[in-house]
Amino acid sequence: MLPRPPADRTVAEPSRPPKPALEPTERSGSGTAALKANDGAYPPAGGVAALPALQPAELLDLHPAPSDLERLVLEGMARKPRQLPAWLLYDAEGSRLFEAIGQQPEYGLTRQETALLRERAPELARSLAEGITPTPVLVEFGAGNLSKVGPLLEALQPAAYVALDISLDQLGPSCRALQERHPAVPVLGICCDYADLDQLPPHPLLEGRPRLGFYPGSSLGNFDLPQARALLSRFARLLGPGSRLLIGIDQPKAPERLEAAYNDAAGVSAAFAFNLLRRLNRELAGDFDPAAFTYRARWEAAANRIAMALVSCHSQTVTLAGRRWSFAAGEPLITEYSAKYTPESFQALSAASGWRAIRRWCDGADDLSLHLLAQADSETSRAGGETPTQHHADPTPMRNAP
Ligand code: AVI
Repeated sequence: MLPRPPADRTVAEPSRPPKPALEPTERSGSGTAALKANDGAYPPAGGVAALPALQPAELLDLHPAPSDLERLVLEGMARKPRQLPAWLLYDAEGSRLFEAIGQQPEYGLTRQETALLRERAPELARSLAEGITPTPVLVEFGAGNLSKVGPLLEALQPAAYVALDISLDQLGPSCRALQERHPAVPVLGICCDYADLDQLPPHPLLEGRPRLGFYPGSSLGNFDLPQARALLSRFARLLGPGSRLLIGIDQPKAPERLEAAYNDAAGVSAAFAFNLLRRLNRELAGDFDPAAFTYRARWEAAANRIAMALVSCHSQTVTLAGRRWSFAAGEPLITEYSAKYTPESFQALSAASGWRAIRRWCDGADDLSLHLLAQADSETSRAGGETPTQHHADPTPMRNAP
């Protein structure tokens, strides 16, 4: 079943007339013909010929409708402690603030992962696509400003690149810019809550191609354990049998370091959380007074996670979505959790979600990992019967790349 239709299915491509969201892209010479030029095993003999950009990146808008947003917020406000879905943080201003978080000295995750992806791109691409034919499509979940995928696209030369993200404001310009930088790879942006997507929309770029998943940034940590398990299982279904997933995971480290990373001295993390109140006021007729809350980021050792919250400074009543909500003094509104996984705990989680961890790369300090996963049943489900991992003859189930 496709995700619920959004209230506004704007195709954010001003130079073209709006199309129905699920209408196939028409590329001159047809999208399929363009894809055939890239056919073959990776790396293709003689390399992939650079195709001219046939048209700008295409965008599909499957953003949850305002009624969904209201339902999710009401559910979250009724929880104890109150907790809202993390994707609500990413309106246009939230996406801009998250980019700024990535530049704060205390928050190393973005810089370290970006450097690792750049350094290891050829090897990552080889391992991802090894033995997979015809040329696969690369699907990125929570793609944000698409700042991490460049080196991988360069090295992998997929048949197409599909970026899923909740922020249409960010996805549109980012897809257009990426398409210009990589004219040989058709780019498709899908604005959606990827954690709530039952299947990828039908689209010529996605038909008849194996799919490789890319989920950098440790965003899995923003889901609690049952949700994280469900999300990984969902990715397995969205990507299909025999697929692989390259996923970035932040690891536990000294609590002081983690608390500083989520409570930077410049106050950008706090501004990111407070922006949620502004969004609720604007979109759900709320009357939150930001001055009546204070931001807190705390390491919860038992759950291996940072809990980010806006804490009520005193007892107060707030109106939101036509209802009254009381907050006691000191009561938190959880804006986000950020769980950290050791390589072993992540391996166990992926095994419980239908994936087999086959390789791991880490930064010099071993602060974070890029894990390569293959679907656990891929031996039996892949056409031709070749095992995607048979070239990794390492006796240990997972190894750290040198
Ligand atoms: C997107 N996600 C992985 C970030 C994190 O580190 O959990 C979100 C974030 N929130 C505040 N700082 C960063």
